[in-house]
Amino acid sequence: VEASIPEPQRDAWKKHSAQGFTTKEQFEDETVRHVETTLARSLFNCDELAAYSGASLAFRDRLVIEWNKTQQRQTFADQKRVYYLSLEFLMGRALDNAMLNVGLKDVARAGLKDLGFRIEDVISQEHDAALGNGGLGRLAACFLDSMATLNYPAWGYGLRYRYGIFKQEIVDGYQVEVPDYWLDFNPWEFPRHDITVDIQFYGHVSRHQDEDGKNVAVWEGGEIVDAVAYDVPIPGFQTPTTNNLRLWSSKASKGEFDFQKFNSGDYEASVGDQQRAETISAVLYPNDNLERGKELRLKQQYFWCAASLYDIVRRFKKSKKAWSAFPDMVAIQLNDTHPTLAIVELQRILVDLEGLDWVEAWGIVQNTFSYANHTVMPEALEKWSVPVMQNLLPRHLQIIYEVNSQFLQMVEKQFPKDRDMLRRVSIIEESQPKMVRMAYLATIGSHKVNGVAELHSDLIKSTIFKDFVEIYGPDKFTNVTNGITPRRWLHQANPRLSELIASKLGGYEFLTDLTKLNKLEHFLDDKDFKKEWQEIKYANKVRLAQHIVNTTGVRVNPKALFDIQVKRIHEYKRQQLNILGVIHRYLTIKAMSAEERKKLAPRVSIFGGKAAPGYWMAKTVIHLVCSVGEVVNNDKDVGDLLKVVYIEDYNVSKAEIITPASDISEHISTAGTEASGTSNMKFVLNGGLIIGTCDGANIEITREVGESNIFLFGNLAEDVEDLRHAHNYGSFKLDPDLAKVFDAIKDGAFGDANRFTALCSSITDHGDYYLVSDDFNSYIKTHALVDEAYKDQDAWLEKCITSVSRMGFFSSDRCIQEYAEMIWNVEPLVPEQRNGK
Ligand code: CR1
Repeated sequence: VEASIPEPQRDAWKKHSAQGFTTKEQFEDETVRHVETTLARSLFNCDELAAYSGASLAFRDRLVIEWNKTQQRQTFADQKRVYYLSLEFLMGRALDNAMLNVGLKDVARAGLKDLGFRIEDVISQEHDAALGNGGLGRLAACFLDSMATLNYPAWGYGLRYRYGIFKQEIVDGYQVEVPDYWLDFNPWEFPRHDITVDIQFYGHVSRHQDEDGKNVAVWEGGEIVDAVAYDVPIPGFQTPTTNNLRLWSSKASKGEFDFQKFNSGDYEASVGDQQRAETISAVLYPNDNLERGKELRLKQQYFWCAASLYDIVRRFKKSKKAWSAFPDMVAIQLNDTHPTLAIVELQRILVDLEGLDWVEAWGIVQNTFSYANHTVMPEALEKWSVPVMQNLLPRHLQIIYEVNSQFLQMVEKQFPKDRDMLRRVSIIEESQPKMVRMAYLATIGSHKVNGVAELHSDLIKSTIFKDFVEIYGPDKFTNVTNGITPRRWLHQANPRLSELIASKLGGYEFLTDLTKLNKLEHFLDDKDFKKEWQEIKYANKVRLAQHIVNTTGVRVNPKALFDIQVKRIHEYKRQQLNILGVIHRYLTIKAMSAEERKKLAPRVSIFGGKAAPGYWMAKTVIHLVCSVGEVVNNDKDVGDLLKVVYIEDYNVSKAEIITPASDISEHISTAGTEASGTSNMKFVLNGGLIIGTCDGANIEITREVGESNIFLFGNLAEDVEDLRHAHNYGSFKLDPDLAKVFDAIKDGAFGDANRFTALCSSITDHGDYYLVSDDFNSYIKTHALVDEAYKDQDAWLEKCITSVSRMGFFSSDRCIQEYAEMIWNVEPLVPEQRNGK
């Protein structure tokens, strides 16, 4: 308040208030000004990177102007806000998205052309913001886009990692990891050195009497690290609403920085402290669906939760409302269990710092939080060792024990004498060492828990949270099927298709109401439309083929069927099934006569995705794909009938090139393991069909597009357990076609067989946990159906267009509306539209 400009001077202020450009002339002014003054370059010294920087700064100015107004509007409206806590935000590039969302891409294209640049070259200078591993982080990014587009007063909170997900290089057919230092020049963030929060670690808890004679816990000692805010503006599409993504960066605290050491000449030691503090936000853990229980990870989690909660509570306190109103003003969404400590931190703030009574505080906490579960894979469920937590967060562990004790008393009343129930649902697992089960803590501390696709939401109720359904009743558990933003994943990634659709539907309304796509079915007999659709797909395949030859040297025929699997490498996602199927195809081609070969549809099998650096089996799969490619791509018998390529360093910007170029894509996880999947939605929305198992969102995609427009195969989730059990009790029979594939590998057809022994024997000798053999026959038969179907190009095209027209459900706008209405209870804050929109 003290910082606001006095009333008499405000007119002068308003007169000079920044406007941001709207015309081409103004865009050029702003871009050149930034190149010359912000970057200190000139027309004799302006390369594409400088042009990118200048254009980005011009757009950033625009965003930040709307960002400021949005913040003011939200403060003024004094209504409930939603806070989305996620350890990952996989944003990708920002410039193209900003241009499209504010509706000035054409202006920028023309302006850049005047200044001597092609817009595509400028856009491609940007380094991806890759602060995530895979689906969970990209979902958070799609949600930010939808929340802003739908005008929700929403904030994202995350960590500003100095190193995002590593860059993958493929060297001699092996993955090599290179650090991703992405902050060299990042015009999209605003450092807020004035917004700094002290975060405490270690120390001990003592008890004191306060003025009223109440016994209070005081957390003392230990060390302090500073959290500094960096803000990233998130523009909505066709709306002035520009929300905030606040990322915290760690820094040695001014109070802590050891001036003693510094003054006594031990400069190195004092700098060492500084570096140790900065380590907290230094690096994103590169595991997808795997938790390793490292102390630094727990430090990251607390650092980020505590800083975010401090910020949220401070904002609430400005409203001067009673604490009981907190859940009416604040909804906090936990993206998986990573931010579960926020529950404990809020209870600590309310009880220890604000003096609320325990029960009242806990009621506020439960009404504030909601938790989305993203996996049932046991190795991904977070558990923290009690001794580690005791040391790092002594007061939080006490609070967890107290929460647990009250919870267990409640359960005991409900299920008297059921000792086993108490053991099963306790937040503390009685193992050696004891462990804190974060998914249980998140469930107990939230008013709603959701899964991310129907099957997954059913599965969590019958497996990991079965007892909790009995305790709380089924209404606490719900489903919100994932979605994707059509702005990035159609309009931005596939501009020609977006334009064609708009020309048929009479405008771009489908981008904010994706169900409007259903009108496309009226054009199934429109020859020109279909021809243009096909040409666009072909052009997208040519673009990908160009990328493939540039990066791998392999020349692929864009007329061939493009069969794509891009996602993190994981045994449950079964890239091994795919490559073993490819080998089967290769062996089949080799055994064919020249006549038979003529009838076969040429294929390009495209793989991409990173393996966690410590995930040896996943790295072996990459190596097998590359080794098969080496042989197949150089086999004269095969020619264009089959090519196998590995696209290096799959990330968001590559996905924007890859997704529009598929004929078929693979979503082939063992049934019951993939919570949802979201690339399945992206591929179908871009006019590709999919081959998949009855898993995750594939099931709902099938329901929407119709069974005849998808290639489903494999065992069902309900049969998986029995099959695994049978394997373990001696009834495992290797599929005969798969046996031939293994024989070829063992004969050295793809190089030294020893490198693949463990991969093969995980299937043949160690229980085939992911049912590769059980599903193999069904998989290759279904691929034969794909070949057949592709021969009838007209029918194929009709399937694609029909599918696209039925994808409306999978917009992340629909998800956000469901979260807002069913879980958060927040209302949009619709601004007065400006610029005639
Ligand atoms: C799931 O594996 C899902 C995303 C987003 C992943 C994937 O199927 O689409 O979440 N889960 O909901 C995950 O990363 C830690 O769990």
